[in-house]
Amino acid sequence: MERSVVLVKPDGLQRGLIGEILHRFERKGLKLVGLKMVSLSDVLLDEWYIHHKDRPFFPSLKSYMQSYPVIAMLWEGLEATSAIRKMIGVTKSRDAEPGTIRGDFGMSQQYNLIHASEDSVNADKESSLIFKNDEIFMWDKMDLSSIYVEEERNR
Ligand code: FUP
Repeated sequence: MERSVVLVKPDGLQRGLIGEILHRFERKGLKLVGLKMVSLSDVLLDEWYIHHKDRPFFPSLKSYMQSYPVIAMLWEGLEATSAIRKMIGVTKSRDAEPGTIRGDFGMSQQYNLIHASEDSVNADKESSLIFKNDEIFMWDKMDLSSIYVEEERNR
């Protein structure tokens, strides 16, 4: 199984979308293994968005991400990173497909409600930046046998 970090960004918090977003991932069949509210530090954001550090929008992106706390979630599932990326939609919300989170609730490129790890390598990096070991929970999700066939469950 793979893990993916999701952040409900400051605009998602302000717009009261935490429950809606969490509910979508729960209904999908993903397993929640970490959840917290956190204010993102300068140091964390420099590392988080290192690939954007020379882009003109970087200062504005950082200040937006620090404007209010975010809700950080760690979700687990088979090929979870790609499944979640599909559910959030493309970066520019007004271009995002209806049915995706950005497509259903957003219009902006920067205020796009949600972040999700790009791939499993990135997810491991982001998970270690946000969650301490004792903030990640191993628990038996009792309906996994209805969500996956046995072969998938063991991957
Ligand atoms: P995504 O993976 O969809 O979250 O998007 P990116 O990693 O490409 O970008 C990270 C964040 O930078 C986006 F969520 C919004 C912001 N951004 C801008 O503000 N302007 C841009 O031109 C591109 C990205």
